[in-house]
Amino acid sequence: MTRLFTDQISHIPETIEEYNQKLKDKTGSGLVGLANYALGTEYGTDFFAQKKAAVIPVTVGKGVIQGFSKTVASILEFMGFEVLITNNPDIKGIKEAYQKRADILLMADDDEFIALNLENDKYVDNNWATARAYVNGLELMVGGLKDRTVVVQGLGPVGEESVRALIEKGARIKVYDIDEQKMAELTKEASVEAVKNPEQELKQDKLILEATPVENTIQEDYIDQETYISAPGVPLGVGKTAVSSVENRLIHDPLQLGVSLMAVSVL
Ligand code: 2YJ
Repeated sequence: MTRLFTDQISHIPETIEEYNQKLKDKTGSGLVGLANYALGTEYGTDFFAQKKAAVIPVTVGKGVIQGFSKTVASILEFMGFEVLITNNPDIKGIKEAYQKRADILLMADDDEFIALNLENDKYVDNNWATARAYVNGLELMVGGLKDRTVVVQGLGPVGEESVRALIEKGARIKVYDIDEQKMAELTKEASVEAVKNPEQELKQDKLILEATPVENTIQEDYIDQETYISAPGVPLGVGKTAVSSVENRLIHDPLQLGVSLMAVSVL
């Protein structure tokens, strides 16, 4: 998992309304709608308002990322949750959240980002949630994934979970990763095929799930009006000049979709 930087997330609290509107324009659903769609639930703001979510800063490993807790909190607040960021980090923060009767706890170190519901024992991992958010977002953008071919580029934890989510949707999947072993494991599934040059595939297969942690994996030459890109990978793999050609058919963010789906899935 890529560690986020302050500069990648600091704009989120101020731009979340605008972000949500753009997501609606592309998929027909905002953050809450998309999470409900992915999970088959029908929660709304009134229900979220009855739940207290605590974001706990975590200092282990490389430490606190300036603005990370605030950003996660802003996404939950936007959804309608009552939110607190604990004054204390780490275990003391967990104790504080418990004492303040939080229903849901969210916390991340350098490798793991989880949400726990203290009321009902539910737990979710950010990789699982992010993959479901981006696969369902792609499905909403294109109006169905059954028997469609999707190229999945990057088989880290989110890419691999995305393949699983796409299998559940009945899609045909072409996978690419620099690690051939990772591809070999997934091609044991009947609907998964390994490819050598994912960008080349885009000439014929127009749907892509971009889950690499590198820039410039997709260039303008391979993009046309039928290209749809769902891109959980940070930083965005679509080259800077290519973005304008696909902007209305591209979903990408560093945290919003993953966090909103995490919160709904532990309810
Ligand atoms: O509490 C803090 O401020 C830090 N311990 C947060 C660490 C954040 N974790 C990461 O950046 C993860 N490696 C990636 C988050 C997953 C986004 N898809």
